[in-house]
Amino acid sequence: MAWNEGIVKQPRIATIQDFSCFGRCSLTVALPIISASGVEVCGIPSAVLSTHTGGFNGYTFRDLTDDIPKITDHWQKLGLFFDVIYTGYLSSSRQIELVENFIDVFAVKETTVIIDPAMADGGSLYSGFDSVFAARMARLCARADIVIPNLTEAAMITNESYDPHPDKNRVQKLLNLLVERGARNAVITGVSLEEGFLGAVAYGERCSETAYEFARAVEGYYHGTGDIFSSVVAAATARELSLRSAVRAAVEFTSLCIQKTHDTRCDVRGGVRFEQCIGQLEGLFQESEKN
Ligand code: PXL
Repeated sequence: MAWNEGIVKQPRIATIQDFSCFGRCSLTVALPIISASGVEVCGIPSAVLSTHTGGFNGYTFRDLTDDIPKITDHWQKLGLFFDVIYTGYLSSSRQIELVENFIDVFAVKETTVIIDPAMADGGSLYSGFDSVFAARMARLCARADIVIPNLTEAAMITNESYDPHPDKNRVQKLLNLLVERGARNAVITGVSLEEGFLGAVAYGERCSETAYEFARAVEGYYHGTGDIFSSVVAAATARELSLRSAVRAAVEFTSLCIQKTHDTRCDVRGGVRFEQCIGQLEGLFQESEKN
C-alpha cells in the first residue's frame, strides 16, 4: 500500500491545463466537477490567465511551463499514483513535451490517459495556435487511452476536411482514423445525426460497438462545454464506469448545464452555470449504468 492511499482506496486524477480566472473553463470546471464526483483531483496549472482566450481582449497570461517538470519531479519522489491522467488546453509545444514526460513517469498499466486536445472549434484553431502546434497536439493524442476531440479537432488531427454536419459514416471514419493513429479509444463531441439532438460518439477497445449518446439540443453556442464534458468522462472513468456510461453521463450533464444557462441571456463567454447542476452528477452516474 502506498503511504498516501489509506486502507480504503479513493480514485485520484492528475489534470494538467490552464487556470483561466474568469470564464468557467479548464481547471475552474475540472476541479469542482471531479471533486463533486467523489474523486480526488490534483491540478497542475500550466498557466494563469485573467480570462480564457475565446473572445476577450487584453487578457493576462502567466506562463507556468517551468513549474511542470518541478512538480513532476516532486510527485515522482512522493511515489504518487493516478488512476487517470487528464490533459486539456495547453499553450505551447513545449508544454505538450512536458505532458508527455509526465505520462512517461506516471502512466502505469492501471492508468487511463485522457487527452482533450482543446485547441479549436467551429472550423478554426483558437487564438494563438498555429498548424505546428496542432500537429504536435495530434502526436500527443496518439498516446491517449481516450482522446476527446470535437468535430473540428477530430478533422485537424486526422488531416480530414472539416464538416460541421457529418453523417454516421463520416463520423465513423473520423473515429477509425483517430484509433488508427494510436489512440485506444476516441470520443467525438458536438455530433448531431438527427435534427434537434446533439451529443457524442465513442469507439475503440473499450467500446467495440460504436456508442451513440445524444440529448435534446439547446440553441446557441456556450464556451467551456468541452471541458465540462471531458471532466465528467475523466471522473466517471476514475470511478470505473464503462466508456459508454461515462459518455452518457457527460452528454446528460453537459446538456443540463446548457439548459440551465439558456434563457438567462448571459454573455456566453462566461461559460455555463454548471454550479447549479453539480448536485445531479451522482444521480447521472448511477442512471448511466442502467441497461
Ligand atoms: O475551454 C477551452 C479553453 C481553455 N483554456 C483557455 C482557452 C480555451 C478556449 O478558448 O482559451 C485559456
